[in-house]
Amino acid sequence: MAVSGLIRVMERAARKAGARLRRDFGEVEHLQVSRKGPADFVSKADRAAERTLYDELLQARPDWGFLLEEAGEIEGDPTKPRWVIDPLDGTSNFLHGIPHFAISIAAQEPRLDGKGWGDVVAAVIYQPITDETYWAEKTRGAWLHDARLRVSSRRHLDEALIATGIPFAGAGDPNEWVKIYAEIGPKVAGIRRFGAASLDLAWVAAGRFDGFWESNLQPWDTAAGCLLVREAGGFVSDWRGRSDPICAAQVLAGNDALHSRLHKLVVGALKS
Ligand code: 2AM
Ligand code: CA
Ligand code: CA
Ligand code: CA
Repeated sequence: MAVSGLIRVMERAARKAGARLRRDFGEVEHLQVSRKGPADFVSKADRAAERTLYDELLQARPDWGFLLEEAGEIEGDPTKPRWVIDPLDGTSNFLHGIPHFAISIAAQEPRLDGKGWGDVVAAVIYQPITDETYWAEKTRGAWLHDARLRVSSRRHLDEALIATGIPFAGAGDPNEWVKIYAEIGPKVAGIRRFGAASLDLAWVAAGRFDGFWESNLQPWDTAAGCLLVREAGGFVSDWRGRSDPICAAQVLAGNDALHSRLHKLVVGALKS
């Protein structure tokens, strides 16, 4: 599959910002770490990577808007797509010297009726330390470099390795996660909590994880990863089974069989 110009632009920006993150990794004493909320850290590395992505993508597509984790929304031509960007997903890992973090970039189209945002049409998730680029385009599949990705084919919960994110301080209802875990945890082969939602979704697309759930995420955490999972033949929905382009508030992902099994467990967990 020939890589499109759009993916090339996204990958070039991600590699440039990723090189910057590799230089900053391990230099935590120079990174001016501050808090945005109770457990929400940001550093010079997040901001510098975001600035690099902004500059590169603005130059490539001057009339597109942005939704950036750190700088917020920057309007562009409303008839054009916007970039949805997490410049450093897994900040806590990064600041602790744990090499599990990524850059997540999605291109999201405006809705045809002009009211809000519609489908994600292109996604790049770049892991600077492993130099892996996961990418997807709507209807053209999900890829790791030039290898096509497929979600796993495991159909039974007792064989499934499921990723999750545990709610951070100050976000949502902590009991909700406990209830869902109590239903799912004992029935599956294993649970993983690695701390970078974009990579959790990319790894579901790659068939490494069989499923994933987390709530209270933001569009920049999930926009690229949701397209990857769907283009790899998987399903992404909220707790009620509804799918929107991003499903950030509640994300439940997996292949068809496990998505529906996990969905039943989540519904059961929250009924009691
Ligand atoms: P971040 O590193 O970009 O902030 C892990 O559960 C996921 O939740 C990560 O993708 C992480 O993204 C996000 N996250 C972690 N702590 C957070 C917080 N306090 N507020 C908002 N998002 C957070
Ligand atoms: Ca953050
Ligand atoms: Ca994030
Ligand atoms: Ca981030």
